[in-house]
Amino acid sequence: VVGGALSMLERHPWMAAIYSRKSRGRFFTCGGSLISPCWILTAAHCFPDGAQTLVHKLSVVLGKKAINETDVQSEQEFRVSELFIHEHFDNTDGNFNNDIALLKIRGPDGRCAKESSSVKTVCIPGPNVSLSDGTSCTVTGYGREHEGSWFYSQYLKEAQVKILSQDLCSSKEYYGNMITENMLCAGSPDWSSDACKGDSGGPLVCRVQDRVFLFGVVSWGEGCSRAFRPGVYAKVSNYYHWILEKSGLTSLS
Ligand code: 4AZ
Repeated sequence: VVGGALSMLERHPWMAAIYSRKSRGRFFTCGGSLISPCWILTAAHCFPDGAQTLVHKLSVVLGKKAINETDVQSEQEFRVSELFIHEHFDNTDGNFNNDIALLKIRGPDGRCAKESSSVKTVCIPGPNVSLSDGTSCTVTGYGREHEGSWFYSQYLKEAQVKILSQDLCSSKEYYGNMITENMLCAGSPDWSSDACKGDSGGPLVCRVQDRVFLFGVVSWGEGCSRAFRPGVYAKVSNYYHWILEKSGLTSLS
């Protein structure tokens, strides 16, 4: 996250860190969000091997305050038993259309996430619920603090960004025809805050009537915090039925 401030995990207890095991250890891969005790919503592009991704090489940590430190009090670690990448995820136009994926997590004892002060689920907006332009939302992640940074943020950060209208984001000064109806653009009015590399898959949350909803999944953008280049997010409300179908859950939120 560029700009913004360090975050308290207790304010974003649905924040998940996804790792992949490689020959030389475990690497931070993407952010994600806990949407029910056994399910994490993240971005499809976090898994460049697509359907060939080896799920046993993935792990998920909830309650993670710092990326390179382990807090045994707050952390819960899981293996991944299932990965669903959206069937219509498409990057042929370089714009990550339908950039959404679901992970099923399983703890060492076969159980899922246990609610605590630093681990809680986030609400999912109903199908076709949309926010008014200009709504203030929050993006969180462990990603870069500057576009050209060589490393990720050590600690979880959060930044305030405002929802931009689809028309403005699709105008030629912005992203033109790269924006589909499955995407949401959000930026700060002075372009000082944005998601950045390493924040992918993580949450864009917005408060509606005192409940916090996951409206976006960090997907892409041209650089970070550049003028007229807001962050682009997968529009979660478009995937309500897809999430129910894949997870087998009967309701969300
Ligand atoms: C990335 O490379 C990335 N400014 C994520 C978000 C944004 C840009 C790049 C949005 O993962």
